[in-house]
Amino acid sequence: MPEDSWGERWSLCDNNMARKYMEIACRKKTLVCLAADRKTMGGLLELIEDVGPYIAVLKTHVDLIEDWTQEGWVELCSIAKSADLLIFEDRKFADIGKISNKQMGGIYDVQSWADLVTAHLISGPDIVDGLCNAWKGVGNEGAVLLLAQMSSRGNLLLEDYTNSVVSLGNKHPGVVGFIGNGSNSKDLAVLREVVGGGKMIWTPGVNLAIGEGELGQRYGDPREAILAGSDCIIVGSGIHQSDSPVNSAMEYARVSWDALCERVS
Ligand code: 5BU
Repeated sequence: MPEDSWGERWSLCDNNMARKYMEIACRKKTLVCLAADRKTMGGLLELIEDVGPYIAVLKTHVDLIEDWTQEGWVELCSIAKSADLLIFEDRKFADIGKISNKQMGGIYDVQSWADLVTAHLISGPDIVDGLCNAWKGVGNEGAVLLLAQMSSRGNLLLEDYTNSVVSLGNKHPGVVGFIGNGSNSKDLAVLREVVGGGKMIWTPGVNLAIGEGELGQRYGDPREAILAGSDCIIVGSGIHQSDSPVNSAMEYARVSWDALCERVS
């Protein structure tokens, strides 16, 4: 039962998308969101087929795919749905509300297939309404993850900014939660304190091989991130660049699920 596995997160976090995520995580025993940063549709499809059973969420950057076609994408999303995955476009919207609203359409038409998107709150809180209205406009339901922290070296999301994002985001029903810095469990524990129990924290910057990544990326330990209050580990190269994506995905799933059991026990 999700309420037993998730403890207070289940009872305090009643956002529909959060509940869907927590249910999938329980069905598959994984808190892994795969950052599927492959450049071709074929590469992406192969990943979904290989590691779909061991992940709960498929995170995309739709604009980095070189051979993207609309028909191909519709098919890919339907395969992802059949694999019991939420689809999360990590678009990091940042413009004013009315433009972000329009950017949910356009060629990629994110509003028609993404369950979740990321946004900065730099332009003010109306961006969340712009994004939520876009989903509503096409009869869909979705939720926003606000960037409260980032994993990259030297980023400008400092404590005061983080706290303002949390205080505005905590009040908005369209906000399912926040992105936190998975590479630093101390910062993450502080973020969890500020957020309280009622919203999710999802964390990129985790890898079983901790340390520096490419071009300023930093990595922390997935178990520590979850014990510090992360509800979902976002793993990219740790899975898709490993010699065996399947074995790695299974390992991240095991570590993440065990960490949740340890946290909630
Ligand atoms: P990696 O290969 O595990 O480093 O991939 C990390 C993914 O998470 C990648 O898709 C980034 O766009 C995403 N990410 C991140 O790394 N750090 C952040 O602060 C945010 C997103 Br927000």
